[in-house]
Amino acid sequence: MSDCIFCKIINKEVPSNIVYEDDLVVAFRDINPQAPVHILIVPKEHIPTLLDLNEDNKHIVSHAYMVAKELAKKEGIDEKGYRIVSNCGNDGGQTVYHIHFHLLGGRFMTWPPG
Ligand code: D5M
Repeated sequence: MSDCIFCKIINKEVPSNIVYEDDLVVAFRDINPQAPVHILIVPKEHIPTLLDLNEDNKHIVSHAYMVAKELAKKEGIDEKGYRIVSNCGNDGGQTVYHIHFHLLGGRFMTWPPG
């Protein structure tokens, strides 16, 4: 989608700190990190929100979680633990309408989230 910031990052039209890429996803460091490790795992397909997941694209979710696991190991946050967050819609705190999975780690995570 032409006006989507994450599509622009995926297409290398906007610079980002990419840490991983394959056929299905790109992972890059969040511009406004909320933890020592804060990486966004983003499907290459433009899917606006979690509500747009369907039988044809649902495999992206398990793939993103598997990528997160490998990145957690690579970033050294696997042993102490980490959090994966996906915000959906306004009340969910979503600001970029191209689904993504936040991988957060390197500090103790509190609960409930704000
Ligand atoms: O999360 C959207 C996240 O996207 C938020 O943590 C900031 C991040 N963001 C926005 N623009 C960029 C660029 N250009 N590079 C890296 N990270 C970015 P949400 O769950 O939608 O609120």
